[in-house]
Amino acid sequence: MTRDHRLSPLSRLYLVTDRAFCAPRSLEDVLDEACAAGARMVQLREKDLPPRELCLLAEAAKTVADRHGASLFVNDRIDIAMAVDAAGVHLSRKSVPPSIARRCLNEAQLIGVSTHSVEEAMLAEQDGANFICFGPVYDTPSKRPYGSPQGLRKLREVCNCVSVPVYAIGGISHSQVDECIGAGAYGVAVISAVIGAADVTDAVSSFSDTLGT
Ligand code: 3NM
Repeated sequence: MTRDHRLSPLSRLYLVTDRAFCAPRSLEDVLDEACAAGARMVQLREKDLPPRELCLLAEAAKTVADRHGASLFVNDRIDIAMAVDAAGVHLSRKSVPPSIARRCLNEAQLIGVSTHSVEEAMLAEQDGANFICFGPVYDTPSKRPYGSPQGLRKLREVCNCVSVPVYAIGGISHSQVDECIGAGAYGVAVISAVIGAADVTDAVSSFSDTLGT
């Protein structure tokens, strides 16, 4: 199936936030460094924040992203994505379905969806996802309660079953990028390997070098 992927706001490195990883630095400061180093696509994923704080952080993140020509995606909150004129929204299986989220967004705004099986990936694509994440490909502490990692074989299967770009997520460091791309992923989505890195600039550069961006 051919679809207009509208790839321009997409980058092969999808940086996902978790401000717990950057304390005592502020998320804004870490994002500024990551974007200055070449990160071009950021998802604000701060699930514990109430709407007011999240909205203010989204405003700040949008200012940082704009300064560096990066795209900002907001996890789950379509209203906040719209309010800050984000590049799009990133939805989970508990979020508003992509086809309904689409009614709120403008033509240029993209919908990313987190998926965890071939079925979910295919459904997300059918329902209008512009790109998906699939994971966790490798072991990562936050996903241990949900079972074993999916591995590269499942990643390859998902990549073969959908035509939208697939980001591998979960426990990815720059040394695993080649095998994820080899399995058919368009790019990689990471939290700790960049947000929690001792040297954020160096971490982004390592991913960019490997991803050729
Ligand atoms: N979603 P790290 S794995 C937020 O499988 C998230 O959908 C996943 O963090 C999924 O790069 C994951 O530090 C954690 O492993 C990604």
